[in-house]
Amino acid sequence: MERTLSIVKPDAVAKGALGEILRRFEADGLRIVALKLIRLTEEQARGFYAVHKSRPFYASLVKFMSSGPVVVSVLEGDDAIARNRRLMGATDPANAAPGTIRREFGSDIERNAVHGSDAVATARVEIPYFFNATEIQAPVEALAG
Ligand code: 3AN
Repeated sequence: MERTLSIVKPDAVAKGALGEILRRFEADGLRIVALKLIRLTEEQARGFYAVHKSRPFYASLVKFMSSGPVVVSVLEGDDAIARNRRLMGATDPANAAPGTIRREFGSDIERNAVHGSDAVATARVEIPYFFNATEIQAPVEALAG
């Protein structure tokens, strides 16, 4: 059982794709164990994307990510990180496989509809960036036990 952080980015929320994107997570068997709609400050966006701070697109990315509401969630399931990345598609929507979220709802390499953690170590940092322990539901096994 694995957990990953998802963000439905401002472009996708603004175009009304939120419901469809969350539906796809659930249809693929990912369980939404935490969820909120927030507007990031520039400072929060800068912190989240700090690994990219030397990249030429950093300032623009920070501006975009704080330009409107986003929906952050924690998705849980077997192989959740890779599974979510498959649903998302490649970073650049133009290169993303047909049927993926970025291909259908992304506009360009920056405004690409969704974020998903890229590794277990990344998810361990990204999830607590937005959620504290009391905001995340226990795994189903724990509830049944
Ligand atoms: P991914 O989100 O697929 O893991 P990263 O981690 O390389 O891709 O990039 C983080 C975010 O930075 C992307 N989701 C995208 O919004 C933005 N980004 C990446 N590459 C570029 C680029 N060349 N120009 C503008 N924005 C970019």
